[in-house]
Amino acid sequence: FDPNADAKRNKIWQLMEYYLGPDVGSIQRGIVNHVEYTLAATRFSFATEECYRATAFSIRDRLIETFNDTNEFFTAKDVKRCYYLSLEFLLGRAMQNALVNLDIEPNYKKALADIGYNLEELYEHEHDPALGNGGLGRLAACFLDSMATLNYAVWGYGIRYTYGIFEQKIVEGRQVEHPDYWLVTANPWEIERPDVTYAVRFYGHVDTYKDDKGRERHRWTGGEIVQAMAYDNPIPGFDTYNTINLRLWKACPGKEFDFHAFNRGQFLDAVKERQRAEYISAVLYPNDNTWEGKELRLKQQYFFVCATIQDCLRRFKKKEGRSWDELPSKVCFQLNDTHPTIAIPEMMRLLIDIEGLDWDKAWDLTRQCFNYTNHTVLPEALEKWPAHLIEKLLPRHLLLINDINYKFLCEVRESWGDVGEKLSKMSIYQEGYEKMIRMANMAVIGSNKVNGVAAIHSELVKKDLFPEFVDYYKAKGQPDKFVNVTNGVTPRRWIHCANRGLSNLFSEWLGSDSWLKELTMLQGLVNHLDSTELQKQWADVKKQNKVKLTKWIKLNCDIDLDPENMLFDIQVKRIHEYKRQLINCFYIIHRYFKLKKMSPGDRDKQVKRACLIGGKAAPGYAVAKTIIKLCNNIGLVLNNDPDTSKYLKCVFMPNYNVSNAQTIIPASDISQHISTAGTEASGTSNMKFVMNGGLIVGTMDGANVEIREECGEDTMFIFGALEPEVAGIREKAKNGNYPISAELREVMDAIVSGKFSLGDGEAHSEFVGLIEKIRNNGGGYNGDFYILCHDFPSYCKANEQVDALYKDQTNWIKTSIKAAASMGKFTTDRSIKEYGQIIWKLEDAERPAPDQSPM
Ligand code: C3B
Repeated sequence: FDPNADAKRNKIWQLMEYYLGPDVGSIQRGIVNHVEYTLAATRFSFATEECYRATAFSIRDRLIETFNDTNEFFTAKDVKRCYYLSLEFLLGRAMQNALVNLDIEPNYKKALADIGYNLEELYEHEHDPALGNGGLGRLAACFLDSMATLNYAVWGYGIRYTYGIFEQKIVEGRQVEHPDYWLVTANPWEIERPDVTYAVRFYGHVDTYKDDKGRERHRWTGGEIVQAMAYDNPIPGFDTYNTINLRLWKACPGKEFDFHAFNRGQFLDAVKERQRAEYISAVLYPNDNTWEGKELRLKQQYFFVCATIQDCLRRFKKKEGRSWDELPSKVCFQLNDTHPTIAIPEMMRLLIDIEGLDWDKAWDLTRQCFNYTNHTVLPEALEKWPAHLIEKLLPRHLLLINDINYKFLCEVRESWGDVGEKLSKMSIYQEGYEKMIRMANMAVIGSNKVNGVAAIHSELVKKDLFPEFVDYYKAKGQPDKFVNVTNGVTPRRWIHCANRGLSNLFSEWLGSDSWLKELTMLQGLVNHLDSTELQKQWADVKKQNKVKLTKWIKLNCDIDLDPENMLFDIQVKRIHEYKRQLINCFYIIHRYFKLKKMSPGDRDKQVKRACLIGGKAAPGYAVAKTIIKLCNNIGLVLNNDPDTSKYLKCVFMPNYNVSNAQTIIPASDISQHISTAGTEASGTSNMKFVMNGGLIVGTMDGANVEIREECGEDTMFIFGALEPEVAGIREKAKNGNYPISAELREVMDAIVSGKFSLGDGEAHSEFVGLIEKIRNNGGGYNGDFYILCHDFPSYCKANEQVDALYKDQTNWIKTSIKAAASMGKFTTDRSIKEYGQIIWKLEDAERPAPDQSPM
């Protein structure tokens, strides 16, 4: 007890400026101080780059204030906390988002303009933090924004990769990967925490011993130790004083130094050995929707999970007088896909080996704390680790997994009788030549709730992935263990930051900007559907966005588009066979052939179209890379054909990422979400496009189904087989009963004839490979697994409907307004409320407005 504590505290309090002022003068002082003292640059002349960093630091100061106060508030209230565990967070740029959420963008703009800098230019200076591949990582980022906005006490946890997703360059039509060293210019947004570190062990062995009560205990020793060091990334909520945290771990060498090596004169070797530790958090695995069974990936998973659970339990235990029984009412975890599932046995290890709980108690607590989100039913994405690899890397966890599985299977047998076949499907182990650990089964067994990410997907999760579990838990009185939470996107980034013109239009017509927190309010726009003034403003906003994208494409691809007269048709997402960029290519070629056959007079009556495609291919995914090459070659042929290039262009946009998505998405007239029914779990860009006034060409898959429900079938161009039909079509195809339309045959023949190979022999044989695989349906081999041939005719029809509606501009605009206005459901605020209420059982923990008067 320190009798002078209060006096000290008061003294410190008086030394601090209370809160940094939001006025122009305080902002300018902050920026200039950072130029001088943080960057050590001269404040009388500094470059835009320096201004960007100083401005970022000055914003960070403000973030830190709300961040610290929010943390204190959560601790004082002892609120239940949730931790969102994810190997990926695809945040995108931070500056504009922070200014918008802190509600100080206008003053920053003024403050900078007054000293000769342009805020928008500074935005462009930020290197995208790209610690994710695609939808899964971007969803986690949108979720963080909503968690903070809804005043939930949630923190994200992940890895601070030194290299994010590679930068894609296109060289001679092919993808070339460049490392994304995003930390080159330092990262002014993060807070380094050298004092927050945890030891993480790999390899070694397990001893058993008897404790003083005679109980058998396990001790994991030996092997190697790395340290996890925390980096905090404050996440401000919108229209609230709450700021939450994304804590990312960097791998550092273990603390104890190898003095023996030092004494033996092997000093440099010892240092090299320690550098290997940093390798663990060096690079993000660049796969989307496919799993790669590399030891380093498993190390990454365990590394971040081990540090995270230690950190969370330490926070839980900090309050005096805690009992472990309180854990499920104070702590829960959300597993973002199976990637962090090793957290389940890790929690068991910490509770049993370190905290001394007995097995049953530990398992009871663990099962109540964890929840699992499934993001895909594609078999190639379902993680399975060889048991021997787990045994080598994490020997204690293998024992725990054995116990978990054994006890679970006993439970099943007990309540269900001996159910052979079913039992083997529910086991964590997949028996065979190489015994495998099915992470999804472990996630289900160790979780309280399991959810899919769109209505159709959540049904497939139950029907195709876990039917035995569904039956079992139903019989056990847990019929609602499997639930659906449809994805969303944050309107703060995807409308207000990405499309300020549209955001202003919404606020003007709705009378306030409250729609940014209550997105269903957009529906109010439907009352004005017939207003020609609204229609005109709507068209103007779209036009401006198309002009902006046209400039971007000129700069990055050196291709000229006509934003006044062309319909912009966009497909941007990771390149994957199931997403069917190839059927898009086929249609573009078909459209080209149709134009070629027309008289100039007839051509003039056609809707002019710019087909824009973008997305990265996993570096090891050869077919996806061939598809990129094909897109580029189609572009070369079409864009240089004087007969048609005015009417049809094709562009492959390089290096699709969050920041250029913010330019691309607002410029679409239509966008393509055309996966084979049943393969795309949800999709989230579909939501972004419609909110920004674009219409969807799509299949009845993922969230398209629900978007159609909300917006009306007249607002979408739907085609293709329905999910329940797909298996039958594949079966028929196998039996050789699989017609290919004349139009598609013409396209395929042209590709095979070399029309798009442009004399490149290697490309040609790859293209022929693509086509032959699809055509080769006889003899029990189904080459067209994604049923492109089946869906092609209806895809063409959908595209004809697009043209017909586009010719009637008034109707087109009204349809686009109606669709955008009906998107209220697809904000992540709605998704996160559902997680909060149904899965996490969290209370609103809104920090009260700070007292602005200095004491
Ligand atoms: C993706 C799915 O492919 C998308 O349909 C879905 O919208 C998002 O997740 C978010 O739920 N996904 C991904 O990006 N990476 C995976 N490994 C699995 C799914």
